[in-house]
Amino acid sequence: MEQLNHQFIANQWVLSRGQRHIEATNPFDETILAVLTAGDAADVDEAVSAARVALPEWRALGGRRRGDWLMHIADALEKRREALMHCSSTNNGKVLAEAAMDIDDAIACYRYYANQACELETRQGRPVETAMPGVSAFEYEVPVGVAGLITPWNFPLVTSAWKIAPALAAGCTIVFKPSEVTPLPELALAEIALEIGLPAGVFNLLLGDGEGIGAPLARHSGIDKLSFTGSNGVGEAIMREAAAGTRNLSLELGGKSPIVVLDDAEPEQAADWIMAGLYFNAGQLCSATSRLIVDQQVVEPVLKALGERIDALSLGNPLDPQTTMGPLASAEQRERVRGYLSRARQEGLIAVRDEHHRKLPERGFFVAPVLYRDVPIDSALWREEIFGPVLCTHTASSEQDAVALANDSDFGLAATVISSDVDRARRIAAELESGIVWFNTEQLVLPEISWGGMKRSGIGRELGPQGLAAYLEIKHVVGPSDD
Ligand code: TXE
Repeated sequence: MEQLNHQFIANQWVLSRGQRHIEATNPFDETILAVLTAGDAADVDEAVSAARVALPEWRALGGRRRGDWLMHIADALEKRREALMHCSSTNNGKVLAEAAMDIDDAIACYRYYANQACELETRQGRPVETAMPGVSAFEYEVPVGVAGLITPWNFPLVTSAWKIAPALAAGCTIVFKPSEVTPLPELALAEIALEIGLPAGVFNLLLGDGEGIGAPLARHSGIDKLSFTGSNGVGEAIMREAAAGTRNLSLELGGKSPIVVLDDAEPEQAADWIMAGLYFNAGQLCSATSRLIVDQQVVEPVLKALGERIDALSLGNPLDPQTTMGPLASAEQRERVRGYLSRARQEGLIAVRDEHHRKLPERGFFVAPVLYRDVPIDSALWREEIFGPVLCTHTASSEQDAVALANDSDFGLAATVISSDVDRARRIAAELESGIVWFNTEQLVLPEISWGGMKRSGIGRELGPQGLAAYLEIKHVVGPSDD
């Protein structure tokens, strides 16, 4: 068992000032992988000071050279690919193949923003045409300043890459807090900073929980930009802190995303996409398409095909290549999901597969994959984010009915449309109130395209050029022209 007593500040491992201890667990066998000495507000102060000291030089370095550093980070991650897959799978419980996808997505994200950083440099001082004679105007994109980044446990290395890469590309310096549930994969970033010789203070990593590190970071006056991914409750608390200092904020919060299966969908193919949209990562994804809205004409064959696929899932050791679904990431998350399952029982929901349909491994934070049909649209299971392998189905009587059901949600992160008619799928996609819509595919994430939610799913966008803009301020310079 590892003892993690240090914080990574200004390229030094300094003893944590906090007194409390937090255990990082292997959710498959429930062994303790590491004990962290959780940091506190004094660690936050020191890390923010280090980031502030490093800011002027990092900002002045220019996009091209910052892009080189990002390429070095991507290369160093690639060198550690196997070890990180193993670490992420062991600390989070995700199956190895999914851990591999995560690492590859993270590497692609660092490379994408390396190139964006170079392009950013070419745009500096761009002349702007104005209608007024005798005036010259120029536009610059400058870093917001010191960024405080807070991430959850469901995609370690990925959610952090979506923040760290654009922040560094923009010229921000960073104080980063990974989730206390899965802190181990992200430690590699500190090792990499030392290995490649990243200037001290540009990247600082603090280990601890929301109370010790998250909240003091969110309220710190030395933080100019806050970016958070996690639950709505915490997101709203962070928004209040940001409001107190009129500080720049991005939020990626929960979802209850629909998947609409139209009457012309091919049931077997639809079932494959439905599985990929919900049972991937044991349903612990913000963009999980957890509300299945299926046309009454195809509901029976689709549910039959889904039942067969659920039965074929193999739950077990995530490091075993035969395993297709691992445990949930923590005992706490398992309890949260079990709470929804007991509500479903009380409310008399009809299960196509209930939580007792299979024997679970004796140890580990496992929950059986569950499928409900005819779920009332006013039930908690239909309306709230469960964040586990629980799929709720409702039948639609028409295309319009399906769209209305899909849009009847407080959230608006993702949505999927399945149809054998591409034009029809795209027409429906245009009507859906969500930041991400897939048609005839699922959970496809590309670094070039923006990611983020409408309604209560968040504020702002990550990935794509907008992901970089989240860490930039626009500045214009205007004066008399020479001629
Ligand atoms: O998230 P939290 P939890 C949803 C999902 C899940 C639920 C709870 O429904 O069941 O949230 O998960 C830090 N100030 N999502 O409790 O608490 C915390 O240390 C500042 C959706 O794990 O939001 C961690 O680093 N920071 C989601 C991060 O916030 C605070 C992903 C997320 O933890 C803080 C995860 C505070 N007061 C959960 N309190 C998604 N959208 O992907 C905690 N933190």
